[in-house]
Amino acid sequence: MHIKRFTGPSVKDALKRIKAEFGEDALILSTKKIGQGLHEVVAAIDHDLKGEAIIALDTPVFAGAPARAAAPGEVRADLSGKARGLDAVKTELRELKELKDLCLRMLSESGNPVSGLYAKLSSELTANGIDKRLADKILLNTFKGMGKKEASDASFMRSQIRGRIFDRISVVDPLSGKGVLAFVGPPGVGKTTTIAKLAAIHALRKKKKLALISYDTYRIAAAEQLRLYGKLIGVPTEVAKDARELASCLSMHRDKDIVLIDTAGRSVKNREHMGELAGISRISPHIRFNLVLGNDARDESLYDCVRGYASMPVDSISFTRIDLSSVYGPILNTMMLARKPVSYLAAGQRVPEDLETATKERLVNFFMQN
Ligand SMILES: Nc1nc2c(ncn2[C@@H]2O[C@H](COP(=O)(O)OP(=O)(O)OP(=O)(O)O)[C@@H](O)[C@H]2O)c(=O)[nH]1
Ligand SMILES: [Mg+2]
Repeated sequence: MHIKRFTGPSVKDALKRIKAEFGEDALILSTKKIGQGLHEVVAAIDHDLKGEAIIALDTPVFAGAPARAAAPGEVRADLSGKARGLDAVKTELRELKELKDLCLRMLSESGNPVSGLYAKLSSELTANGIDKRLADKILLNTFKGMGKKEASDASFMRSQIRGRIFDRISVVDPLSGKGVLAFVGPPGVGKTTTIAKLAAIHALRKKKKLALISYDTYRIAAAEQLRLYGKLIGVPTEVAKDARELASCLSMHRDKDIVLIDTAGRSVKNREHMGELAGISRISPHIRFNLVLGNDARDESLYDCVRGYASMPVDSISFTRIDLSSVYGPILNTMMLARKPVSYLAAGQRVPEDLETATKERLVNFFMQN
């Protein structure tokens, strides 16, 4: 392997020189700013591996992954140094992105089994709704460090990717023991139906003592919807119009194994409603919150919900309307942004049949379908 340092006024410039000298098969080892307007890129050419450059980015696939020491083959930007102004960082990031795009292009256009498999897996993940940047991070981090033989073995790489995703997602069943769980989320997403499903499962199948509370301060019909479900299932249902009433309902049902609180769907753009909702968390520290989101929503609106509900102590997410979409990527994209475990998955209107408790195996099957 022949290694050489290239310098230039920008990373892009240095890359052009690398491409001219080493061709498309260059392996980028590192990149850093070495002075005002001067960048250094270390590149290598491996004549044995010609056409099979495997490039890895240092960016962790999932937020929260611990920082590691640089490994050979990694692209790493040195953001330390004296000029640490925001502009310098932005420039560095832009150049890093250009570098990453170039690396990805080199990887997918080099016409060898590794790049062919990479491109195939990449389009598979993105066709399933997984964010392109997330898909690239997952793939780059999985391909990195693999030998030529493994990196061109489709079934081996698939299992590696599944394993990588499996290790980084989390699930929880907030009703596995006793507790009070409030369901929050955008309007019409399926909160009340999810509560009805859970109430039927826990009261009828698991024989637990339950109570339902409707905390919808402005819709009579919403309380009636929950009351009807409560009656059908045979569990007491209360209506609380304000925080004081909610506190007294909770006190009245403190003997119950499980209390489920239904809330009105709130648009994250309505600050007044969001403030009112956040007030629930002050009533009792024992109330846990489940954010209900629809898998058929656009990524941006899911992200808005995650950010909007970040002011509340949400500790798990449920996904509904899974039956209405043929892609599952939004679940992974949202999980990665929210960094919260998934609890329930709803795929239809039937109570309680169309609800399951999330498992990591089930989720990985959603994300990588074969
Ligand atoms: N296809 C499908 N429909 C669902 C699912 N979950 C709920 N629904 C339907 O979606 C509609 C709205 O459900 P609700 O449970 O009332 O929704 P909500 O979040 O409580 O609505 P608001 O209280 O108005 O915010 C109903 O017709 C449900 O039957 C699901 O997983 N799949
Ligand atoms: Mg409702």
